[in-house]
Amino acid sequence: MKPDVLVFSPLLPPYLEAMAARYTLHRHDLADEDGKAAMLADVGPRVRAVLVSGHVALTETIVAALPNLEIASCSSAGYDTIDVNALTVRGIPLTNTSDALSDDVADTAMMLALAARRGLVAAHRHVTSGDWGQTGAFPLQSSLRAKRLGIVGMGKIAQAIIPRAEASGMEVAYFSRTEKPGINRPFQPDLMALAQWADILIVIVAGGAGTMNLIDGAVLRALGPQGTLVNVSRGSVVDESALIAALQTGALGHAALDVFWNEPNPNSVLTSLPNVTLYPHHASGTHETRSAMSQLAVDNLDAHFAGAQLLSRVN
Ligand code: 8YV
Repeated sequence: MKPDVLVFSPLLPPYLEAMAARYTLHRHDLADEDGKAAMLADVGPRVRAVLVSGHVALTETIVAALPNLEIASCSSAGYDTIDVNALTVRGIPLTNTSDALSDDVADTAMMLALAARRGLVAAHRHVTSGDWGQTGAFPLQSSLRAKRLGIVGMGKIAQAIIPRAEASGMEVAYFSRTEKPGINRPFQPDLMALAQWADILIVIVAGGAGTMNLIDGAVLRALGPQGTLVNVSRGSVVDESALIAALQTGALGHAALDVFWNEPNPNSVLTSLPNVTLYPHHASGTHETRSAMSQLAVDNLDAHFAGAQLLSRVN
């Protein structure tokens, strides 16, 4: 009997097509609201697995409607929209895909840091507008070399950022709830102190209630007029109105952002500021990484139904 899988968040089409040979897929993601409720009532009792992501809610109510659920496979790194406790209390494993996307997200964090410090967006405009010919050379920018990088969060992606930053000649220290064994870089338990010390702050913590507005006005002011904020975590981690105010007044030098409140329609006041560099929540947006994320999501399901060790359990 092919296990019944409820799809809340799709994988890349070839991976779903391949799954259909081994699983009975129910496309909750394609149904309208009435259809979703009917599908949950109809197939819920026989669902053994769900395909989810950190962009679709898996609530306690939905989990309760799946009495035979055995595994939840999340195709993203973040799972802040998933009620992890509702799964854990029933011993249901949740897996994610940090291992598949860490390199590309770390590259994106460094790309945003470099683009911000070297003024890539304004420089591009300096050329395309003809200003280069009319007004002369683009103003001198700031090198990454010998700059201080503060990393907020020390999960798999943050650990992929460290060697990239050090290869660019940066000094690294980090803030996290607890000091992480084996990181062997200065641990700063005081976020304000890290922001005061840093030239660049890269934010890569999990989203959700626990980190909402973690980067507030005080942290932004501590980073300062020459400072650069890079956010590759979730928009909710940064107090956006404080960010806009700090950028408008110059209390913060520059913000380079892959994530925003209200995606995909971020605040136009923020996006029209001169001292921002923006990316459309695409840090993992490469063919290679999205394929690897889909593959890892499938591999966790296959491992479960083969009675083998899961590859990337998070609870
Ligand atoms: C998205 C991400 O999943 O993995 C995460 O947590 O935020 C991203 O990789 C991706 O952008 C798909 O929407």
